[in-house]
Amino acid sequence: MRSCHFTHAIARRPAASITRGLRAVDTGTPDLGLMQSHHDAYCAALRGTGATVTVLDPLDAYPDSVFVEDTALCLPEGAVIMRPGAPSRLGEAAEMQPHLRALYSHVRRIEGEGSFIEGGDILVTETEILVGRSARTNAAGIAELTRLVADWGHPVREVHTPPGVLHFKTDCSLMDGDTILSTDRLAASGCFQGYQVIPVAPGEEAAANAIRFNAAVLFPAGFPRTRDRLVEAGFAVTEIGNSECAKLDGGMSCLSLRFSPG
Ligand code: CIR
Repeated sequence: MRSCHFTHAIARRPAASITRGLRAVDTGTPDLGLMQSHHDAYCAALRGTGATVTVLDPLDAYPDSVFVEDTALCLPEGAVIMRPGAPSRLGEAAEMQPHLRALYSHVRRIEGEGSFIEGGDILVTETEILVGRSARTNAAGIAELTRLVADWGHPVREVHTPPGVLHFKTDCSLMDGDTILSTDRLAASGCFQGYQVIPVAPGEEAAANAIRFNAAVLFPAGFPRTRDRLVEAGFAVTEIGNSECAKLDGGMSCLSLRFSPG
């Protein structure tokens, strides 16, 4: 299952400027020390599956740069550098480019002036790439991505991120080749026909952003009913503290790029 098994991950340590990170609703200032300890646990859990995990230095100029997922799409055949729709995050993509060039033979870029797309809106399954149109990802960005990955054999399907939800993957995660953990509000759009859906427990919508990484599912702490559903379904769940990233609308997927360069 190439959509769940990876040899590498890249993460970036949170910067002191994280206190100025973007957020839809202000629920308090993130604590850098606590976020760093959650981040350490996250990277250790990735490493514990046998993967090589590169942890980049903090980038103080970009308060949201700990959320590396938004900077690139990593596929077995190559990587595509994104164009984030948040103006304060646009420069983060260029910062990631040399690190991916060091590992991949093929690196392409979303370049159109009017094209915007963030990795958090992209779900790669075993058979297709779903991209949610959102406040950060527009039709031009999706069209450009579709062209860039066509000769690598990846069909792209445009879907919709629910209104008021930051990213498509804020509300869903791939658990195995054809199983998706999702909120009801996203699954109700019908975008997961043909997949098995495990719904998050009512009131635990923030549990929908998890990652399947090799044998492990990294899952945000504090959502016991959804955790139990995953355990009952046979997944090996590792809980990771996410209280500080959650203040900035971030979760498990946002904190890494996960890939096996071909
Ligand atoms: C932002 O608003 O861009 C950040 N505060 C959170 C980004 C989360 N990234 C993700 O879901 N992939």
